[in-house]
Amino acid sequence: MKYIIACILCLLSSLAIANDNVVNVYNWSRYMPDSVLAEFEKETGIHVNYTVYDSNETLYAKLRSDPDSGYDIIVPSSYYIDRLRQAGILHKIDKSKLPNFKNINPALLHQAFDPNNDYCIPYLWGSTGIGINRQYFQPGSITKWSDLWKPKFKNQLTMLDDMREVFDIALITLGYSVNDQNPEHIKQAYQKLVQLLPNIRLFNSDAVQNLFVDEDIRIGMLWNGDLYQASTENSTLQFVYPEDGFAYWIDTVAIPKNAPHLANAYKFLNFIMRPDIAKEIALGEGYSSPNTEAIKLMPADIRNNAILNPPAEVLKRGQLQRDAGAADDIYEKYWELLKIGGE
Ligand code: N2P
Repeated sequence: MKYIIACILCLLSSLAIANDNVVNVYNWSRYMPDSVLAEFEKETGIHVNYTVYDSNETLYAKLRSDPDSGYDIIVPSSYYIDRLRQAGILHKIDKSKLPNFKNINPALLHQAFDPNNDYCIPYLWGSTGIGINRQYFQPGSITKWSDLWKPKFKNQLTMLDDMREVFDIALITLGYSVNDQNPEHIKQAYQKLVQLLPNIRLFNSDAVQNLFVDEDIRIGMLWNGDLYQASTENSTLQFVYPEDGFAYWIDTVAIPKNAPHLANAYKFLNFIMRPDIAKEIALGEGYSSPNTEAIKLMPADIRNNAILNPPAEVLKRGQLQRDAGAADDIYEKYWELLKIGGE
Protein backbone atom coordinates (compact mmCIF):
# COMPACT_ATOMS: atom_id res chain seq x y z
CA MET A 1 0.00 0.00 0.00
CA LYS A 2 2.74 2.43 1.01
CA TYR A 3 4.44 1.69 -2.27
CA ILE A 4 1.29 2.50 -4.25
CA ILE A 5 0.80 5.80 -2.40
CA ALA A 6 4.45 6.69 -2.96
CA CYS A 7 4.06 5.94 -6.66
CA ILE A 8 0.93 8.09 -6.90
CA LEU A 9 2.68 10.96 -5.11
CA CYS A 10 5.66 10.57 -7.34
CA LEU A 11 3.44 10.61 -10.44
CA LEU A 12 1.56 13.67 -9.21
CA SER A 13 4.72 15.58 -8.50
CA SER A 14 6.20 14.75 -11.89
CA LEU A 15 2.95 15.92 -13.49
CA ALA A 16 3.24 19.17 -11.55
CA ILE A 17 6.78 19.62 -12.80
CA ALA A 18 5.68 18.84 -16.34
CA ASN A 19 2.92 21.43 -16.05
CA ASP A 20 5.38 23.92 -14.73
CA ASN A 21 7.82 23.51 -17.52
CA VAL A 22 6.15 26.25 -19.50
CA VAL A 23 6.52 29.90 -20.29
CA ASN A 24 3.39 32.00 -20.78
CA VAL A 25 3.98 34.58 -23.49
CA TYR A 26 1.46 37.35 -24.20
CA ASN A 27 2.35 39.24 -27.37
CA TRP A 28 0.88 41.37 -30.15
CA SER A 29 -0.75 39.33 -32.88
CA ARG A 30 1.56 38.48 -35.79
CA TYR A 31 4.63 39.53 -33.92
CA MET A 32 6.66 36.34 -33.41
CA PRO A 33 7.09 33.58 -35.98
CA ASP A 34 5.83 30.12 -34.98
CA SER A 35 9.24 28.76 -36.00
CA VAL A 36 10.87 30.72 -33.15
CA LEU A 37 8.51 29.24 -30.59
CA ALA A 38 9.12 25.74 -31.99
CA GLU A 39 12.88 26.18 -31.84
CA PHE A 40 12.71 27.40 -28.25
CA GLU A 41 10.62 24.40 -27.26
CA LYS A 42 12.96 22.01 -29.06
CA GLU A 43 16.11 23.45 -27.53
CA THR A 44 14.89 23.87 -23.98
CA GLY A 45 12.02 21.40 -23.56
CA ILE A 46 9.98 24.33 -22.18
CA HIS A 47 6.50 24.54 -23.61
CA VAL A 48 5.37 27.99 -24.78
CA ASN A 49 1.78 29.00 -24.08
CA TYR A 50 1.29 31.81 -26.55
CA THR A 51 -1.62 34.25 -26.58
CA VAL A 52 -2.08 37.55 -28.38
CA TYR A 53 -3.60 41.02 -28.06
CA ASP A 54 -4.05 43.88 -30.49
CA SER A 55 -3.35 46.98 -28.41
CA ASN A 56 -1.43 48.26 -25.40
CA GLU A 57 -4.78 49.18 -23.85
CA THR A 58 -5.88 45.53 -23.90
CA LEU A 59 -2.60 44.37 -22.39
CA TYR A 60 -2.75 47.01 -19.66
CA ALA A 61 -6.39 46.36 -18.80
CA LYS A 62 -5.71 42.64 -18.51
CA LEU A 63 -2.74 43.08 -16.19
CA ARG A 64 -4.50 45.73 -14.09
CA SER A 65 -7.62 43.65 -13.61
CA ASP A 66 -5.66 40.52 -12.73
CA PRO A 67 -2.10 41.05 -11.43
CA ASP A 68 -1.82 37.25 -11.16
CA SER A 69 -2.76 36.72 -14.77
CA GLY A 70 0.03 34.17 -15.08
CA TYR A 71 1.99 35.79 -17.90
CA ASP A 72 5.75 35.42 -17.86
CA ILE A 73 6.56 37.61 -20.87
CA ILE A 74 4.70 40.63 -22.22
CA VAL A 75 5.50 43.02 -25.09
CA PRO A 76 4.41 46.57 -24.21
CA SER A 77 5.25 49.56 -26.38
CA SER A 78 7.72 51.99 -24.94
CA TYR A 79 5.01 54.56 -24.18
CA TYR A 80 3.29 52.12 -21.82
CA ILE A 81 6.34 51.35 -19.68
CA ASP A 82 5.92 54.30 -17.28
CA ARG A 83 2.31 53.40 -16.72
CA LEU A 84 2.97 49.70 -16.13
CA ARG A 85 5.86 50.42 -13.80
CA GLN A 86 3.92 53.00 -11.80
CA ALA A 87 1.11 50.47 -11.42
CA GLY A 88 3.70 48.10 -9.91
CA ILE A 89 3.19 45.54 -12.65
CA LEU A 90 6.77 45.06 -13.87
CA HIS A 91 9.52 42.83 -12.52
CA LYS A 92 12.96 44.41 -12.21
CA ILE A 93 15.09 42.61 -14.77
CA ASP A 94 18.38 41.07 -13.65
CA LYS A 95 20.47 41.62 -16.76
CA SER A 96 23.25 39.40 -15.43
CA LYS A 97 20.94 36.52 -16.40
CA LEU A 98 20.79 37.76 -19.99
CA PRO A 99 24.18 37.42 -21.67
CA ASN A 100 22.60 38.28 -25.03
CA PHE A 101 21.55 41.71 -23.78
CA LYS A 102 24.93 42.90 -25.10
CA ASN A 103 23.58 42.49 -28.65
CA ILE A 104 21.04 45.28 -28.27
CA ASN A 105 21.84 48.51 -30.07
CA PRO A 106 22.89 51.08 -27.41
CA ALA A 107 21.12 53.81 -29.42
CA LEU A 108 17.80 52.23 -28.45
CA LEU A 109 18.67 51.72 -24.78
CA HIS A 110 18.63 54.17 -21.86
CA GLN A 111 15.51 55.99 -23.03
CA ALA A 112 13.69 58.35 -20.67
CA PHE A 113 10.95 55.78 -19.93
CA ASP A 114 13.52 53.34 -18.52
CA PRO A 115 16.98 54.92 -18.30
CA ASN A 116 18.76 51.82 -17.07
CA ASN A 117 16.60 49.24 -18.89
CA ASP A 118 15.64 47.79 -15.54
CA TYR A 119 12.12 46.98 -16.70
CA CYS A 120 12.13 46.44 -20.43
CA ILE A 121 14.36 45.56 -23.37
CA PRO A 122 13.75 46.64 -26.98
CA TYR A 123 12.16 43.83 -29.01
CA LEU A 124 11.28 45.35 -32.41
CA TRP A 125 10.70 48.88 -33.56
CA GLY A 126 8.77 50.39 -36.39
CA SER A 127 6.69 53.22 -37.77
CA THR A 128 3.10 54.02 -38.58
CA GLY A 129 2.41 55.20 -42.09
CA ILE A 130 0.11 54.92 -45.09
CA GLY A 131 -0.32 51.80 -47.15
CA ILE A 132 -1.47 52.15 -50.74
CA ASN A 133 -2.09 49.83 -53.63
CA ARG A 134 -0.31 51.31 -56.66
CA GLN A 135 -2.76 49.67 -59.04
CA TYR A 136 -5.44 52.07 -57.89
CA PHE A 137 -3.50 55.18 -56.92
CA GLN A 138 -0.73 57.05 -58.67
CA PRO A 139 2.51 56.71 -56.74
CA GLY A 140 3.29 60.16 -55.42
CA SER A 141 -0.35 61.24 -55.26
CA ILE A 142 -0.58 60.36 -51.55
CA THR A 143 2.32 61.67 -49.57
CA LYS A 144 0.85 63.15 -46.37
CA TRP A 145 -1.64 62.22 -43.66
CA SER A 146 -3.65 65.28 -44.63
CA ASP A 147 -4.31 63.64 -48.02
CA LEU A 148 -6.55 61.09 -46.29
CA TRP A 149 -9.19 63.76 -45.68
CA LYS A 150 -9.82 64.19 -49.43
CA PRO A 151 -13.46 63.43 -50.33
CA LYS A 152 -12.33 60.98 -53.03
CA PHE A 153 -11.40 58.49 -50.30
CA LYS A 154 -14.98 58.27 -49.02
CA ASN A 155 -15.52 54.94 -47.22
CA GLN A 156 -12.14 53.61 -48.35
CA LEU A 157 -9.74 53.87 -45.43
CA THR A 158 -8.66 51.31 -42.93
CA MET A 159 -7.46 52.79 -39.65
CA LEU A 160 -5.61 51.06 -36.84
CA ASP A 161 -7.95 50.25 -33.97
CA ASP A 162 -5.54 52.03 -31.70
CA MET A 163 -6.31 55.20 -29.81
CA ARG A 164 -2.94 56.91 -29.79
CA GLU A 165 -2.12 55.94 -33.35
CA VAL A 166 -5.34 57.43 -34.68
CA PHE A 167 -5.00 60.65 -32.67
CA ASP A 168 -1.39 60.94 -33.85
CA ILE A 169 -2.39 61.52 -37.47
CA ALA A 170 -4.80 64.31 -36.55
CA LEU A 171 -2.26 65.92 -34.21
CA ILE A 172 0.36 65.80 -36.96
CA THR A 173 -2.07 67.28 -39.47
CA LEU A 174 -2.78 70.12 -37.04
CA GLY A 175 0.94 70.73 -36.52
CA TYR A 176 1.04 69.38 -32.96
CA SER A 177 3.29 66.76 -31.39
CA VAL A 178 2.04 63.16 -31.28
CA ASN A 179 2.65 63.36 -27.53
CA ASP A 180 0.58 66.48 -27.01
CA GLN A 181 -1.07 66.63 -23.58
CA ASN A 182 -2.94 69.92 -24.04
CA PRO A 183 -6.69 69.20 -23.65
CA GLU A 184 -7.59 71.88 -26.20
CA HIS A 185 -5.28 70.35 -28.81
CA ILE A 186 -6.65 66.87 -28.13
CA LYS A 187 -10.15 68.20 -28.59
CA GLN A 188 -9.15 69.80 -31.90
CA ALA A 189 -7.62 66.49 -32.98
CA TYR A 190 -10.89 64.77 -32.13
CA GLN A 191 -12.84 67.29 -34.19
CA LYS A 192 -10.43 66.75 -37.06
CA LEU A 193 -10.98 62.99 -36.80
CA VAL A 194 -14.75 63.43 -36.83
CA GLN A 195 -14.25 65.07 -40.24
CA LEU A 196 -12.36 61.98 -41.35
CA LEU A 197 -15.11 59.54 -40.32
CA PRO A 198 -16.90 59.52 -43.71
CA ASN A 199 -13.68 58.23 -45.29
CA ILE A 200 -13.10 55.49 -42.70
CA ARG A 201 -14.40 52.09 -43.70
CA LEU A 202 -13.11 50.20 -40.69
CA PHE A 203 -10.87 50.22 -37.64
CA ASN A 204 -8.66 47.15 -37.40
CA SER A 205 -5.21 46.32 -36.09
CA ASP A 206 -4.69 42.62 -36.55
CA ALA A 207 -6.09 41.70 -39.97
CA VAL A 208 -4.79 44.67 -41.94
CA GLN A 209 -2.28 42.65 -43.94
CA ASN A 210 -4.94 40.33 -45.29
CA LEU A 211 -7.17 43.23 -46.23
CA PHE A 212 -4.36 44.75 -48.27
CA VAL A 213 -3.18 41.46 -49.80
CA ASP A 214 -6.71 40.53 -50.89
CA GLU A 215 -7.31 44.12 -52.09
CA ASP A 216 -10.39 44.48 -49.91
CA ILE A 217 -8.66 47.68 -48.87
CA ARG A 218 -6.58 49.88 -51.16
CA ILE A 219 -5.48 52.62 -48.80
CA GLY A 220 -5.14 53.19 -45.09
CA MET A 221 -2.95 53.55 -42.04
CA LEU A 222 -0.89 50.64 -40.79
CA TRP A 223 2.38 49.58 -39.25
CA ASN A 224 5.34 49.31 -41.61
CA GLY A 225 6.04 45.63 -40.84
CA ASP A 226 2.49 44.63 -41.67
CA LEU A 227 2.75 46.35 -45.04
CA TYR A 228 6.18 44.78 -45.60
CA GLN A 229 4.73 41.32 -45.00
CA ALA A 230 1.73 42.07 -47.21
CA SER A 231 4.02 43.35 -49.98
CA THR A 232 5.76 39.97 -50.12
CA GLU A 233 2.40 38.53 -51.21
CA ASN A 234 1.13 41.44 -53.31
CA SER A 235 3.86 43.42 -55.02
CA THR A 236 1.61 46.38 -55.88
CA LEU A 237 1.56 47.49 -52.24
CA GLN A 238 3.58 50.45 -51.13
CA PHE A 239 4.37 52.00 -47.76
CA VAL A 240 4.46 55.78 -47.46
CA TYR A 241 6.34 57.52 -44.66
CA PRO A 242 4.17 60.66 -44.60
CA GLU A 243 5.92 63.90 -45.41
CA ASP A 244 4.05 65.75 -42.67
CA GLY A 245 5.59 63.42 -40.07
CA PHE A 246 4.83 60.07 -38.48
CA ALA A 247 4.98 58.22 -35.19
CA TYR A 248 7.49 55.51 -34.47
CA TRP A 249 7.64 53.23 -31.50
CA ILE A 250 9.90 50.81 -29.74
CA ASP A 251 8.12 47.68 -28.60
CA THR A 252 9.80 46.01 -25.66
CA VAL A 253 9.88 42.71 -23.84
CA ALA A 254 9.19 42.75 -20.12
CA ILE A 255 8.39 40.36 -17.29
CA PRO A 256 5.31 40.96 -15.11
CA LYS A 257 6.04 41.18 -11.40
CA ASN A 258 4.15 38.01 -10.50
CA ALA A 259 5.47 35.90 -13.36
CA PRO A 260 5.01 32.31 -12.22
CA HIS A 261 7.85 30.87 -14.31
CA LEU A 262 10.59 33.40 -13.80
CA ALA A 263 13.54 31.17 -14.69
CA ASN A 264 11.85 30.19 -17.96
CA ALA A 265 11.05 33.83 -18.68
CA TYR A 266 14.76 34.66 -18.47
CA LYS A 267 15.61 31.73 -20.75
CA PHE A 268 13.03 32.94 -23.25
CA LEU A 269 14.29 36.54 -23.18
CA ASN A 270 17.87 35.47 -23.64
CA PHE A 271 16.85 33.16 -26.50
CA ILE A 272 15.05 35.86 -28.48
CA MET A 273 18.06 38.17 -28.14
CA ARG A 274 20.35 35.57 -29.73
CA PRO A 275 21.43 37.05 -33.09
CA ASP A 276 20.11 34.22 -35.30
CA ILE A 277 16.76 34.20 -33.49
CA ALA A 278 16.43 37.99 -33.44
CA LYS A 279 17.09 37.94 -37.18
CA GLU A 280 14.41 35.29 -37.70
CA ILE A 281 11.92 37.40 -35.73
CA ALA A 282 12.63 40.64 -37.60
CA LEU A 283 12.59 39.07 -41.06
CA GLY A 284 9.62 36.85 -40.26
CA GLU A 285 7.49 39.76 -39.07
CA GLY A 286 8.90 42.55 -41.21
CA TYR A 287 9.94 44.94 -38.47
CA SER A 288 13.24 46.59 -37.59
CA SER A 289 15.50 44.80 -35.17
CA PRO A 290 17.18 46.53 -32.23
CA ASN A 291 19.72 43.70 -32.24
CA THR A 292 23.00 44.90 -33.77
CA GLU A 293 24.41 41.40 -34.17
CA ALA A 294 21.20 40.17 -35.84
CA ILE A 295 21.34 43.01 -38.36
CA LYS A 296 24.87 41.99 -39.30
CA LEU A 297 23.52 38.57 -40.29
CA MET A 298 20.90 40.04 -42.64
CA PRO A 299 21.40 40.26 -46.41
CA ALA A 300 22.27 43.75 -47.66
CA ASP A 301 18.99 44.19 -49.54
CA ILE A 302 17.06 43.71 -46.28
CA ARG A 303 19.39 45.97 -44.30
CA ASN A 304 18.80 48.67 -46.89
CA ASN A 305 15.10 48.01 -47.41
CA ALA A 306 13.33 51.36 -47.15
CA ILE A 307 10.21 49.95 -45.47
CA LEU A 308 12.09 48.03 -42.81
CA ASN A 309 14.96 50.37 -42.24
CA PRO A 310 14.11 53.87 -43.39
CA PRO A 311 17.07 56.12 -44.18
CA ALA A 312 18.06 58.85 -41.72
CA GLU A 313 16.49 61.66 -43.76
CA VAL A 314 13.11 59.90 -43.49
CA LEU A 315 13.53 58.97 -39.82
CA LYS A 316 14.13 62.57 -38.85
CA ARG A 317 10.44 63.23 -39.55
CA GLY A 318 9.53 60.54 -37.01
CA GLN A 319 8.33 61.24 -33.48
CA LEU A 320 8.77 58.64 -30.76
CA GLN A 321 5.48 57.91 -29.00
CA ARG A 322 5.60 58.70 -25.28
CA ASP A 323 3.29 58.24 -22.34
CA ALA A 324 0.56 60.90 -22.38
CA GLY A 325 0.27 60.90 -18.57
CA ALA A 326 -2.96 62.29 -17.20
CA ALA A 327 -4.00 63.39 -20.69
CA ASP A 328 -4.64 59.77 -21.51
CA ASP A 329 -8.09 60.06 -19.92
CA ILE A 330 -8.90 62.91 -22.29
CA TYR A 331 -7.77 60.87 -25.26
CA GLU A 332 -9.93 58.00 -24.03
CA LYS A 333 -13.00 60.17 -23.65
CA TYR A 334 -12.74 61.42 -27.23
CA TRP A 335 -11.74 58.01 -28.58
CA GLU A 336 -14.94 56.52 -27.23
CA LEU A 337 -16.96 59.31 -28.80
CA LEU A 338 -15.19 58.85 -32.10
CA LYS A 339 -15.87 55.12 -32.15
CA ILE A 340 -19.59 55.74 -31.82
CA GLY A 341 -19.48 58.16 -34.70
CA GLY A 342 -18.69 61.46 -32.99
CA GLU A 343 -21.23 63.67 -31.27
C1 N2P B 1 2.20 43.74 -35.55
C2 N2P B 1 2.11 44.41 -34.22
C3 N2P B 1 2.82 45.71 -34.23
C4 N2P B 1 2.82 46.34 -32.92
N1 N2P B 1 1.13 42.88 -35.84
C5 N2P B 1 2.90 47.82 -33.00
N2 N2P B 1 3.17 48.39 -31.77
